[in-house]
Amino acid sequence: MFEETLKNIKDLKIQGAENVAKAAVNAISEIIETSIFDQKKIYQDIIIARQKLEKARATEPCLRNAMTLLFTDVNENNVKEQMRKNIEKANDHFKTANSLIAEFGSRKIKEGMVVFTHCHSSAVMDILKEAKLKKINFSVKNTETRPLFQGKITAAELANLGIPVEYFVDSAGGLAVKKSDIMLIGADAITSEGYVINKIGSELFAETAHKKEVPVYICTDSWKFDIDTVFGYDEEIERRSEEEIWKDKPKGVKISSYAFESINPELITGVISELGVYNIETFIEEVKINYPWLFEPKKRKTLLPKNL
Ligand code: RUB
Repeated sequence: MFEETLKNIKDLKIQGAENVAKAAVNAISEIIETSIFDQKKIYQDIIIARQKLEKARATEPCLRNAMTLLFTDVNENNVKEQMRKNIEKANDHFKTANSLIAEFGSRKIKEGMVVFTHCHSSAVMDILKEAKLKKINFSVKNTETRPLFQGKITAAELANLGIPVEYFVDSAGGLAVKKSDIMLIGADAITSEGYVINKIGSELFAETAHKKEVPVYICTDSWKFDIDTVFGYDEEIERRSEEEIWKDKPKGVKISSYAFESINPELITGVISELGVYNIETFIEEVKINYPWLFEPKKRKTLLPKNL
């Protein structure tokens, strides 16, 4: 089961940063609940499992932050008991965050609006579902999201919910943005300097939105904040295999295989998270206030120079 989840994350059978983080928490829980070994061995196994999960996809601070919480106060003598408590905390967080984001975000959707979205974000989907439940009439324009077509998942889910949706190829995304009233996208990572990292194409569409005065909202669990960036590390941008883009490419063709890109903070109107709706600077301040464990001395120590 653990190896299967790991593979599903790597192969994007489980996709979207929040789903990836939740699956990683479940994978650790599975080891705790099914292992027949003693606490010492379980402790060693989950440390290795954590390393594998954190390496599965590069641009996933939500997963890494969830692991920080899971491993808080866990040692080889208390692993089962403490880990169960921490897993419960993480799952509670996801549940509460999902419903708060849906509620806050749905308040931004007004009667008759056209919403633009790109890729497939569970946070955006939760918001749209909530707006539909509130009986607001709105429609969505979305982009296919090459090379793996996550836009098809978005369009199919929306159609299934009875929300009118118009599907655009990526290169027609500018057209879609211009005809929209609001842009809602998810996030994979948020840096200490306010850059948001999301699926390739996101900045391009945000630029058009900004030019046309279409507000751009990032819909996200605030655990996407990457603490490492406070200490000068760059957020690594995942690169996928070239074959995902062009199987049997001709010799001599180089392929850019970045999965994500960084969105300039100047293009972002606000961040809709479980902490509320804020501009990006205030959002980061709120993360610091609400999740001090992310900044705790032990965690900082691993990020500071060794001689300090
Ligand atoms: C998915 C993607 C999503 C974010 C946010 O990329 O870029 O917009 O992960 O999703 P991929 P969520 O399909 O490569 O994982 O709101 O579900 O966390």
